[in-house]
Amino acid sequence: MKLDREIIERLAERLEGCELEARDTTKITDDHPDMDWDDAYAIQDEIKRRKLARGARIVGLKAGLTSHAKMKQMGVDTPVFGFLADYFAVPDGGEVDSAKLIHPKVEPEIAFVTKAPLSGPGCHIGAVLAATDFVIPAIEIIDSRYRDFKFDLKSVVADNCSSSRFVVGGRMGDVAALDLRTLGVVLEKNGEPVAFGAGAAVLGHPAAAIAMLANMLGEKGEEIPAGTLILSGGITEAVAVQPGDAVTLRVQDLGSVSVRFA
Ligand code: 0L1
Ligand code: MG
Repeated sequence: MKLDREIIERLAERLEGCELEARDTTKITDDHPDMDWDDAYAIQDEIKRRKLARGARIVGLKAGLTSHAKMKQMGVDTPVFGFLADYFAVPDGGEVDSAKLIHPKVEPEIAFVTKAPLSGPGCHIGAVLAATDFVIPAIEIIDSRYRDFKFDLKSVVADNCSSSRFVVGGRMGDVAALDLRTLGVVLEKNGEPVAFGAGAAVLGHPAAAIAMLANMLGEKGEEIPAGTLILSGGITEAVAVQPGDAVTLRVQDLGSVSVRFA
């Protein structure tokens, strides 16, 4: 690690303050160009610790930048991982208060819920599918705290991978009865289709993103516990939304999930 504890705490306070007050900031690597991956995840962990200390619960995990469309959109080449706090959850058909967000975008995703722990190294798609209770459609609402969504990978990891809100809904799917690679998704904004894709856009198979997360946690001696909700990453590019927009995600065989922006 390159940063000392005091700087990590200060950066976590700065980024979480931006999240809670809906204001943007410059990327933290501008001030700390030598920070490393451990520093980036340590800042994210400190943001998590601050939320837990205020009584929030962690209700899930997320993989981000897992599709070529997203990597190309953001000009990066590696997936990243973050956490989901309880107040990020929005009910299906519910409303997001846009005043609490900076410049939100929506992503069509497949969420996994585990029924057995998953650990790495060596976690693979087969292990993920065997440990999956069900999959369910999800809209992730991301909201980078960085000005104009301009960042590098370490800055975005520190910022909890732009996590902001998420909605799950539609039908629970049994992975034994679905081919997640060819599962089609259509994202609609205000009734118009705006993005299309299939599960294979996520690392060839959405379960590969979950395996990658288990392997990364394994390096830190951690695992994905049974009963964890995990967003596997945007299947298409993220789509910007404004107050007044209504978004629906339709997933083949799994129904639809919707959210509105007030
Ligand atoms: O969920 C995501 O793919 C977001 C990862 C962070 C990068 C971004 O804000 O697009
Ligand atoms: Mg995402």
